Amino acid sequence: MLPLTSRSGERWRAVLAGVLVWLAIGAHARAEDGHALWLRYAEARPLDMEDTGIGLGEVTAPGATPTQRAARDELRRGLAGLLGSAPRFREGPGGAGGLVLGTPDSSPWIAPMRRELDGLGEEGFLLRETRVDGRKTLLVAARRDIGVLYGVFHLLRLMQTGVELDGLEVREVPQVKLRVLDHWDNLDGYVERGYAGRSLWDWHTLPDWRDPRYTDYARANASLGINGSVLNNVNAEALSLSHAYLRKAAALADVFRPYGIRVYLGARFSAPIELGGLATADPLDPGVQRWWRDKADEIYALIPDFGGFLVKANSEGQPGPQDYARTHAEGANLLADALAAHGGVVMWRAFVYAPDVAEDRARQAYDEFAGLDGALRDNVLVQVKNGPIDFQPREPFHPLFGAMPRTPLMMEFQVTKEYLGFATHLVYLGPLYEEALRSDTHAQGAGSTVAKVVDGSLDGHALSGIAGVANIGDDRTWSGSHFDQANWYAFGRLAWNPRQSARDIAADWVAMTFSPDPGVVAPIVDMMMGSREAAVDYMTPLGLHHLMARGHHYGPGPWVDGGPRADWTSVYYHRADARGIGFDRSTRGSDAVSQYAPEVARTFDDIEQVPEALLLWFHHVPWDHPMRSGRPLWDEMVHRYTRGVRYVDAMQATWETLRGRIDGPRHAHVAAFLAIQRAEAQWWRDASVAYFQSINGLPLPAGELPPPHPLAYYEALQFPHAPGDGR
Ligand code: BDP
Repeated sequence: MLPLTSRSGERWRAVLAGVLVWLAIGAHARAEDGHALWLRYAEARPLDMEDTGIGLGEVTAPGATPTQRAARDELRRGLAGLLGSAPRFREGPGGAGGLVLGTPDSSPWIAPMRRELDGLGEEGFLLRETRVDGRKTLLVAARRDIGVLYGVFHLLRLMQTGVELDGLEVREVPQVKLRVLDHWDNLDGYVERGYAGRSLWDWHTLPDWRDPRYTDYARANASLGINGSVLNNVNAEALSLSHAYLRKAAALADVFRPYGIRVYLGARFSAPIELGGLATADPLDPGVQRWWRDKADEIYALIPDFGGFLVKANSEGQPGPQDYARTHAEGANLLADALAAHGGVVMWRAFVYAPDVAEDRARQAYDEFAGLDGALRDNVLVQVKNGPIDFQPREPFHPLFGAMPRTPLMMEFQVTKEYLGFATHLVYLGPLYEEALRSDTHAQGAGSTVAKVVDGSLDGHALSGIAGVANIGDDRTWSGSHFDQANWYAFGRLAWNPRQSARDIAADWVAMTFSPDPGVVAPIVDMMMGSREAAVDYMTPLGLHHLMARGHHYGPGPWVDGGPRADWTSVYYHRADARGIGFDRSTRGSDAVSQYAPEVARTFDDIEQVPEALLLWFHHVPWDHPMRSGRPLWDEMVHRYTRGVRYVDAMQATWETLRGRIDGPRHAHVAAFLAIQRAEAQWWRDASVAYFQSINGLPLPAGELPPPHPLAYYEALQFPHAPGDGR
């Protein structure tokens, strides 16, 4: 090769530099920060819409109501991005072909379909390719405007993920009625268990300033079909029910309304005392009853479609009906009666445990609630966490599912990763949600899945609900990391239809968020799908639980002992001693197994049959217990800790292969977070191994590296400013 000297060399060097810049721009096509979520409408697989012959650039859509305008706006945004030019909107029914949106009332093109659309309910929709006057036409039809908006989002998703539109026929009806995000946001902007900055709600400037982000929040939720938002923390301040704060909530409700989202509020049970100046909050006191009725009237005057209240009562220090020797049913019914005339609901949480530490905290919600079946008003849902303890990396399904057939049970998932590494660990929660929903309660024989309890089909409830504790804050990524957006996304999709597959949902999310290129989608989906199991492995393998550090829950703390309550310690849960480890919840122990239907109880009770993934949840097991792998329990535990760390290595390697195929800023951000996760997974593994080894005195299996520090080092680590701590 000729040396590049002289003037021609200069020129070549300039050309080369230009090419490199061009390549760099090409590779990092758009500098992205994740703020657009899965609604980027950017990187379509070359969509040759001309080929389909639909002419998507021509849109006939009504624009009279706010929801109709929201549908148009979304289409404008989406099609401009995906097709390269904004569509042309036609007001009236002149002409045919292209895209036709509407309801029987809003569109003469859709009016003849009235009978057919009746079967779609209030929120369902239909996408259909058909011919009108000989021209190919794509219909987005529904009974109500909101269904049309959902249909538009669905269509845009199909386009973003590269689905063939030719011959399209889609009917979608949400399987669950209330699909709600619970924000644990305090009025001062702090988010309990929040790892994505401060609250999105700027209570100080509300109701006058309506930040455009509120609209984007509503768009993102509507794209998934989420139709409710509890604005404030379950550890609620009475102040959120004051007139001034109700006006602020009303402003948010106004912004959300066109997107089909109702607002709800966390209600503090003692509000009649704190706000109303009453001497009591006793649910049987007529003055208290009047106060709640008046409060409901006041709320509905400001927010005519207010959804209702979410209540945490007599749990972790919150006031409740038991303060007056009344039951949870009496408490819930008090609020339900106040809301009933307005069509509101009460979501009464079953996350309760007695102030005096019980033999087994896992039993308590069931013990308190199962007997209340049938005692609750029709507009009460009991909101139950997916497992009996508290959003652990893995729990068996909550025994209340299937045990209260006369009561709608609302699923409560945690989207924010309080117990799963906060925002820096890449842990896709789709598989956790899927596992819980597919669990078989056997309440009415085999196939009585948790999903069927939750969607109301098992017991014939019209009222049904799923809630997710939100992971949203004012961080540019909304969720604190790029991959945590996938958990918001998966929650919403599963709330719409709890039978969908976590893998399919992940594939859609990746295609929309990063690229529809199969060479990008496949490796990322694979990496996501194993990520939850990896976190279980490096944190709490084989059914271990509640072993994180005290208070903030950041990092390992299997040694946590003492303090105000035994059931806030780790030793209460793992019960490790020289002979073995695990919580005996079998019929020989706390007998929590008997809260499940007999078929399930038998399996969990039998150390030979219980799934190994739940072994130490239900049994106290000798360290040398032979596992299915052939290893003794202790060796298996260490093997799994290490396997979890190795999985993070593999995610890092996969991510590295995607350099250049993902825009630079997001690639770098994820890579940096994976490095944090790698270090913290190792920390979890080492600290856990050091601790349990100090108890059992056993050697490490061959080939396993000893922790680099003595146990005292791990025990001494302090993180006074770890984010999200309850307060
Ligand atoms: C626990 C959280 C705590 C919540 C509580 C709840 O640590 O901050 O207040 O759940 O759900 O997981 O009420």
